[in-house]
Amino acid sequence: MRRERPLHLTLLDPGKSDTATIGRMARGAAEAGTDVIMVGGSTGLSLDRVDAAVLEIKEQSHLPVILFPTVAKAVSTKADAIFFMSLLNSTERRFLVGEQIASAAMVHQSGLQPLSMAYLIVEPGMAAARVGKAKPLPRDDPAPAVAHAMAGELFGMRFIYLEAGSGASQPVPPALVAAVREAIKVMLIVGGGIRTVDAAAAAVAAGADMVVTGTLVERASMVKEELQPIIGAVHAG
Ligand code: 1GP
Repeated sequence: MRRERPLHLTLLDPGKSDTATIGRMARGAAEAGTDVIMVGGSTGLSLDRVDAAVLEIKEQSHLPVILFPTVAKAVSTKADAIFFMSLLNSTERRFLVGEQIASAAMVHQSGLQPLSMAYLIVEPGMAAARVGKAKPLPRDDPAPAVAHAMAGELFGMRFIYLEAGSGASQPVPPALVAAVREAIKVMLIVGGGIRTVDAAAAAVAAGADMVVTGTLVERASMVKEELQPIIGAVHAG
């Protein structure tokens, strides 16, 4: 199931940026060679904003768009696919199964391709941990993250996402990524706090199949030029 070449995913957040800015970032990311655009965020999302962002990304690029939803009400049927995800280390039923049940009928009818995913928030966790009521998994002890990842795989989830949180000062430690990689066969996604070539290269060397960056594109003044080396490091992995 693992891919031979790791993929780079660009996360665009319609709660943080307006539609025109999202379009500009999508175009730059596409020119830089990103493989997929993920659309989502933790706060400030409405269905209108998500719909408009997805349509603008489609206008500006030919990349597949995967929704990365927090709540059922912002599930746009304009995207290609949806990470149908459970935040396995949330302390609230709502983020474990509640929002998923609320969106299931719509996802079923929509034509969105469902991609089942276990979402695991690692320290520091940032807004994703606060909003998702997660108790972040420790950075320095791989056992809890490995156990959560194994549970996700046993549930039949096709993707495991190790998330340090958008804007995290440090990404998920490569040793933690490697421990989870050893334990599971399904696709491994790593994101949060990856802003350098070294960090991107370390994530793929440790076994990530997909690397997500978001803040990088939001802060870039020249998206293509600034994203290219990171994407190159992921693809070379
Ligand atoms: C957040 O992992 C993603 O869900 C991206 O994080 O914004 O830190 O790149 P950054």
